[in-house]
Amino acid sequence: MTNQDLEFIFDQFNGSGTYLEGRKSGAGHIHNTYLLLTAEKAAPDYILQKINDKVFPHVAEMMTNILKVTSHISKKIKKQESSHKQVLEVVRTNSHRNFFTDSRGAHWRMYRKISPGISYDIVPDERVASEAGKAFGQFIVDLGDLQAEEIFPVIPGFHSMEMRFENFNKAMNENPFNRVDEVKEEIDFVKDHIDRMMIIPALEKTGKLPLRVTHNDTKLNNILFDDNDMAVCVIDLDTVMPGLALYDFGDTIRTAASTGEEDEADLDRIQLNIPVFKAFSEGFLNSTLTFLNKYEIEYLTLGSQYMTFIMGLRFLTDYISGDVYYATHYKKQNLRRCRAQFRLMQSMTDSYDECQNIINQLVKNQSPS
Ligand code: ADP
Ligand code: GN1
Ligand code: MG
Repeated sequence: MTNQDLEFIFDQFNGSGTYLEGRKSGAGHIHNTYLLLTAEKAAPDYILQKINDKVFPHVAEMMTNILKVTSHISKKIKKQESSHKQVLEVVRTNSHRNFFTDSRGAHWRMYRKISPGISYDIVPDERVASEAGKAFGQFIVDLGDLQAEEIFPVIPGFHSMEMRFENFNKAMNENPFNRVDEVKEEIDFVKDHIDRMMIIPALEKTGKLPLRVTHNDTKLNNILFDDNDMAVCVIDLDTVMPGLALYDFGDTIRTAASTGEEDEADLDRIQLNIPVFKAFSEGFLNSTLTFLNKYEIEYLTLGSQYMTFIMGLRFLTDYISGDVYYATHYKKQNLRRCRAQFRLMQSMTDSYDECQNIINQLVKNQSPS
């Protein structure tokens, strides 16, 4: 995208200020994100995204979801019923639509940039982890009174283990790039752990784990922080859908409480970071303890394994399928991502009792006496 292209798209939106320059930004695996700077000091800067409509084909419904969620949270902030400081602000187009479709059929949306809007791919310390826990916990609580039926299921079965396992088996059988032989160990890992993972969907079916409106993509970098490392805003609301609270708990543990990066090659560097697990859990329970039921709390630890496993399974499926879903920046990145998830999952299994003790202790400390 040239500056001229970006300026043209910026001008389709009803933002304030004059376009100065745009640059690629963000570390997401799905959309193309650009930071657009405006010339005037008083005018805000903007975040422009080209929506990946292969992953999100129902763009209008997705944008309607985002507006429902942001206006719901915004009302709560105004009534001082939410500890969130800010909410994502969608900029309308000149014709008052919430996204713009260009002449090639690509869809674009623009958000007001939250400043300074610091996001972390790696957790710098436990305070940030605890803040992240509070923010993602508060997000579930804030949406607690939004009816699940009001939200369009943008990616049906997004965290369904049954569906992801079925997709994996299909990819394995089709084996389009003859990669199956190379990933025998990972396939064995899946077979060894899949039954235990099915405990979660079984509990969902009995109603013990209730469907709520959840974020479903709670990577640490989907929270923006201020200069004092206070959480300011939860972003990346594309996947807000009916889901389980433990999905949101689990995905931050996967991304924040690992001692390695998502695609770390040296597996010996990957372990569950227990102090970060504890700090995040403390913040999360601080927001949610009186809101979640006892099963939801009991299964938080298994939830972190569930999310780590399902991501490993999805990366493996994408590798076998020829890297068609996630953006990759080098050969075999999906395989490396998969291996890193499975190693982390192993470490989580080894520390399961320790994590459960931490959660139980936090519940005891935080329960009203
Ligand atoms: P993806 O789905 O590709 O992860 P995100 O919506 O998370 O896309 O955006 C990618 C990155 O862009 C974020 O991690 C964040 O750094 C930045 N970003 C997104 N929205 C905003 C915003 N409103 N203000 C400031 N930064 C933002
Ligand atoms: C994708 O958009 P991004 O990069 O935050 C993916 C998530 C995965 C994540 C793995 C719509 O998230 O489900 O957890 O990559 N989003 C979608 O890093 O598939
Ligand atoms: Mg993101």
